[in-house]
Amino acid sequence: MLLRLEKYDKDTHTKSSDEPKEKDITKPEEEDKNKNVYVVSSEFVDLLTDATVNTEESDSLDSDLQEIIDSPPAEKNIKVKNKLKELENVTLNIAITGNTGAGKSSFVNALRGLPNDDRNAAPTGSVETTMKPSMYQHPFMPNVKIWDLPGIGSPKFRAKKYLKDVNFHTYDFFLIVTSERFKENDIELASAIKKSKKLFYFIRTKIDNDVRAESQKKNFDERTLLENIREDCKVNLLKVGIPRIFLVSSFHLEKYDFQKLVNTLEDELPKNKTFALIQSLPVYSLEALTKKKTYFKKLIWLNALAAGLGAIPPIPGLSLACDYFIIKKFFQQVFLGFGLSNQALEALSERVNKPVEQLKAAKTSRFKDGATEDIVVDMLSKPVIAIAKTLATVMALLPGGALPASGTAVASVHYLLNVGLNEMAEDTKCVLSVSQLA
Ligand SMILES: Nc1nc2c(ncn2[C@@H]2O[C@H](COP(=O)(O)OP(=O)(O)OP(=O)(O)O)[C@@H](O)[C@H]2O)c(=O)[nH]1
Ligand SMILES: [Mg+2]
Repeated sequence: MLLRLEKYDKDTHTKSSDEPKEKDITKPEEEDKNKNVYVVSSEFVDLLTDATVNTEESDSLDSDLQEIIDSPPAEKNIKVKNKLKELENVTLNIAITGNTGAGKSSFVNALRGLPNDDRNAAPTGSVETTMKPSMYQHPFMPNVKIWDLPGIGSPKFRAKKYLKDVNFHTYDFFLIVTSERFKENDIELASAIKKSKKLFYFIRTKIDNDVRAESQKKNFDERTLLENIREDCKVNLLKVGIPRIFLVSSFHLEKYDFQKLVNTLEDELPKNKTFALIQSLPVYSLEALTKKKTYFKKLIWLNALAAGLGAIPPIPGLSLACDYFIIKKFFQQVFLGFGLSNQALEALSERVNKPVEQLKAAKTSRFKDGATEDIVVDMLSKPVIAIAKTLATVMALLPGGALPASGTAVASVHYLLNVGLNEMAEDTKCVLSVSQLA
């Protein structure tokens, strides 16, 4: 098998060009011979070094990857597919509880990226409090469920009974919501949750209201105000250990402590659950986008192995023998996860008060109308360019001397998945910019 690494100048290649890249530097008569030639440009080295760095972080996914690598060749394919399935099937049940009118339903909607007046949103405002848990499924991740629990306002409230009634085993963690100081019932509930060894966090909502009201005053300082609210909330909560309080506005997740809450959950939830959480959250800031992208990058090796390892017969016209449904599925996951669908942009348009057409027009990549099969087939029909580092990693993953045929497919798919992820991340940045969230 022919494997040659070459360096060429960045100026001879533009990443967004739709032209087959190698054609720029390859004589036509060499085309056939060069099917497996890998060309290295400094631009790709930067792009993919960055991509590979993230796959080298030590986390549970990487240990899963190690297990796949260490397994006998015949088992690798099935192991990698099982791992992907396992990640897809992870369930996450989030419980939102707190007093009547505290902002529970609005927070449920915010977590689902929906404005309160969306037809699929949880009812908010002066509607009657629900007396039993209402489940809201995530718009595109059916295994992620957010539960709007009944209020805990009644004087006859008994935390133990409440937890039993709402079936507390169901939930991965509780968010106890208030728009004022935390009250006796909140504390009693937190103590009972703690005894049942479940995670819980205190959420002080409607912070935008506090900021707006106080900003009229002379000498207003937002940081001091937020610190005062935090300290004020803590006073009542010391009974349940060191309280974790997050100040949020359901209408502005990009502000205040929402990102801190996500970072804390990331540290405390099991890895697979964190994966589901991060993928399911709306993209509300550049920081949120970066985090999401990092998580998708972690999935790239698994998807590249799954797409490249299978014994797929070469498809006429395509330069690669690989399972392109896996590539399409990954791109669709990213497209939805980055909030690039019409449905997500319509919800965003309501939230940020910008015409939806402006948000749609911010997308300029080939993925702007969705991650279609045509795009994947088009990507696969052009000579694929991988880089030395990726190939070296594949050789380490699939030992046995020369790079096996499936190895070139894995490396190439790895490269294409990164390209698609980066293009969609750029679109998302532009959408955030038009939304004035970046
Ligand atoms: N400004 C502001 N208003 C909010 C926020 N969260 C909720 N609200 C408003 O507070 C009111 C009550 O919010 P809901 O989300 O319905 O509260 P709830 O806890 O679900 O209420 P019940 O179901 O009746 O117990 C609504 O008018 C919301 O628009 C917020 O973060 N900021
Ligand atoms: Mg409600």
